Amino acid sequence: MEMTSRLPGRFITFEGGEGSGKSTQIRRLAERLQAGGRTVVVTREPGGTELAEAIRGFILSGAAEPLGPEAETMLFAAARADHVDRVIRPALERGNWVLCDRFIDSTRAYQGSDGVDAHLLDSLEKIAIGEARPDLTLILDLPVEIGLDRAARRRSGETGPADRFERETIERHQRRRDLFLAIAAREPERCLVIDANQSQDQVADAIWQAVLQRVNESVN
Ligand code: T5A
Repeated sequence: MEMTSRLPGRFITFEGGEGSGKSTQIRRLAERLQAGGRTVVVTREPGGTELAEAIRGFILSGAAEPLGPEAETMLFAAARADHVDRVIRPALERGNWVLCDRFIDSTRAYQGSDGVDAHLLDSLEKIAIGEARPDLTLILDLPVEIGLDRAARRRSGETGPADRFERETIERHQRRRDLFLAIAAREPERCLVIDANQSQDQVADAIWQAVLQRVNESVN
């Protein structure tokens, strides 16, 4: 299969709604790749650099919400540009595997569902990522109520309240799920929908099969 990234590394992004199991599955895939001798960089958005983590805190606290969805979109893009420049592109240039928890499709689904103009989303995406396009995007799909329930259960074992996006209505989350599925249908060469409403082992197996089949290198 033809690589979309022109850089020597491999770039896999994980997308999906709240509590869909992205962090869990990224850890598992990273372990499996590392066991096969690959150098893996695990990172997340918003975040991944000092500056982008500061922007993450500002957005997820809800402090940026009064600025409106366009300004929030620009903040996500600024965080992404720094993350790509300092972490993702250098790792891909070194030939590493980069596994990223959320990337461009989260902006398309979340800020898209907030009514931000598609042309603005496209322009900011191009500026922020340049050539650093994912080789494979795994969209972890499950009913929104189940994902929110998982996120709430996980949070009860940690500190802190629901963040700015978790607090939103079921309808808003459903709209995002629909947008993720629409992206996958529009870009089947890059995206694959994974049924996340299965056991962690079953999801991990589906992801491993996808990596074997879709990423152009033997990873056994
Ligand atoms: N955002 C982000 C935007 O609006 N625009 C953007 O451009 C970007 C990049 C980020 C927020 O920012 C928004 C989207 C988000 O709202 P976040 O804290 O990173 O915030 O939120 P999430 O990415 O949604 O992270 P979560 O931790 O909530 O979800 P994960 O990582 O998908 O799920 P995970 O692995 O932590 O699992 C959640 C719980 O479920 C269990 C786990 O053990 C854990 O307790 N679990 C399962 N339980 C049963 N069966 C399975 N198969 C399970 N897999 C995991």
